Amino acid sequence: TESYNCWLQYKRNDSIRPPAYFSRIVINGESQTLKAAAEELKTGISQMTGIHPQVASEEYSNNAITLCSLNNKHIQNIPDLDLLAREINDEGYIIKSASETGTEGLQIIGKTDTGVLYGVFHLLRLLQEGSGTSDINIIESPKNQLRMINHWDNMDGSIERGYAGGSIFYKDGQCTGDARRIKDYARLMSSIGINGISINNVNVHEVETKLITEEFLPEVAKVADIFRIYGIRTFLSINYASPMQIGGLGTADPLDPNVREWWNSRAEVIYRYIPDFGGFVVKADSEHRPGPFTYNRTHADGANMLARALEPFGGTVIWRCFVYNCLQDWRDRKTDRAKAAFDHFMPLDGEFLDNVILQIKNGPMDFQVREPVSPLFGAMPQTNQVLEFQITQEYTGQQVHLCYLIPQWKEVLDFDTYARGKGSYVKRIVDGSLYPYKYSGITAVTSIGMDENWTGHPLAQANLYGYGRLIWNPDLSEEEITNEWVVQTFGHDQEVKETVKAMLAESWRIYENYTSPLGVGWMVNPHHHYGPNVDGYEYSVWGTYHFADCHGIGVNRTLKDGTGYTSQYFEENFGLYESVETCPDELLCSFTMFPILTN
Ligand code: BDP
Repeated sequence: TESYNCWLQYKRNDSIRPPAYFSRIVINGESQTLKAAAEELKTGISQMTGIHPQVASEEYSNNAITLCSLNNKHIQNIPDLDLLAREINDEGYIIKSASETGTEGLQIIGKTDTGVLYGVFHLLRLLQEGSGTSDINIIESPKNQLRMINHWDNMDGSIERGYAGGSIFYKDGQCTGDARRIKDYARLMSSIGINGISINNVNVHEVETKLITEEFLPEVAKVADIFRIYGIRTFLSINYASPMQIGGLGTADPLDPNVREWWNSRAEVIYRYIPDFGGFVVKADSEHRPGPFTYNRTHADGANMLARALEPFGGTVIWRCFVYNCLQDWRDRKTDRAKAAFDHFMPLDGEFLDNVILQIKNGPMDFQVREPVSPLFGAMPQTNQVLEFQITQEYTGQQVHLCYLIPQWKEVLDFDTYARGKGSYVKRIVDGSLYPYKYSGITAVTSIGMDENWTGHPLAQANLYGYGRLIWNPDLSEEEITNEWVVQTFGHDQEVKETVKAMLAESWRIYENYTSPLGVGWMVNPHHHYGPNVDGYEYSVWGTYHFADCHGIGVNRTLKDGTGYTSQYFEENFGLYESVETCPDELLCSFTMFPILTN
């Protein structure tokens, strides 16, 4: 059970000196979210201190931990509350302890009930870390608006690129209805600030196509009901050809009035079951998935049609940019898969409706152990963008090898695109501060399954935890995140802490060095992507070549005499990558044919 509870173990810790007011939790409101917050706090305090707090529903109480949201009128004794309120966003919170407010007790105040819940998880984290509670004064808001998780779960119970057992949502073509597991999952995700989860694979097969029909919507709604309590909106991946596969229409053309009407009424039905449904995640015209290209329409035509259907209900369309020709001839050194996403989407900037969000993988290829950052970031000022990471370790050791990905993700977030001059970091694009995006944020393909410890190996939990913390606040350092996770997972033993931290810190670079150094990528076995293979992909159609021969190794992507990929970057980075002198060592084979020197 220790590993089942991940970072929410709430181990007994006698060094915590619980103040008297720990024996009372007062909730100022009726919502299920506030109740869940109180329940979590009660569990945490009981397990850690042995005090069993009573939970009371009252307007206000002095000698207690009070949980309430700002729209509640009875908050007292906090000077400058209005001012504070302006400093947090809708999911933010304030935690103030007795000495700060001049009263006995502690207040956790959110702008919304979800903010209160986040505040509770914050307090519990502090207690697990062994911090005192006497002078807490915290004002906190998430930096990113959409903080998502994508599942690649299939309804037969399998998970595409899953390394931790079967799906927690489905089995044998049905929904599992495993409310306990799903609730614990929601707690874990909420504790790290996740607010949106898509619950089925982006490759939507025949049976999952029906998730948006009345056959399965009642079951999906049960999941959404649990998620909602924890501040999480439910999303579904959809099959672009649904109007044909389940709607009985002869086409899925986005400009066909019947197709549009079909999606409009589908949306109505979905929202009847799930009033706060988040929207659709769409993989279209990618790796044999259907899409608007069949009808000579653009991605914008396709996405906008779905966006119009969801718009009246506040839903969004998250359209993936993982689009490339997966039937390339390896001898054709002109077609460069790395260029594909930019070539497809950049010219469409300005054509998408404002409830469409483009979801862009961190690199131009496919979640390799090391890749350059996708040049699409910053290149579309008028199009909402979400960054996609991969927590599940498809190309990074499949949760059998240790590969701590926080350092990789930090490099991506801190990458300067120069889109608007120096300081145009990826993290400032996806947090919506560089361009005034209506929607933006970060998502990731998750690593969890039915295994007792969720992630196949307990150390792989670090990537899941770190992902949530990092996208809540990309300015957190790797060390802060690691420290938090290690203590909450393994406790306070100094030797254990130092050993685990050192293992995590080095693991990504070590993994890179023994699998695919210098940015060469793809040194894996085809299909399952595990284990080393130098030529596994070299003569296949996927566009993933290293071109190693007696002259050298690597793909020449320069403008001068290569594929020209380098020119998709803004000037400063273009210059950097164009020359072998300035190209960072770890990306040499991504940008140049690195010569093998002979005499
Ligand atoms: C690749 C996976 C494949 C996914 C695809 C995607 O190998 O299973 O379907 O990405 O992101 O990494 O759509």
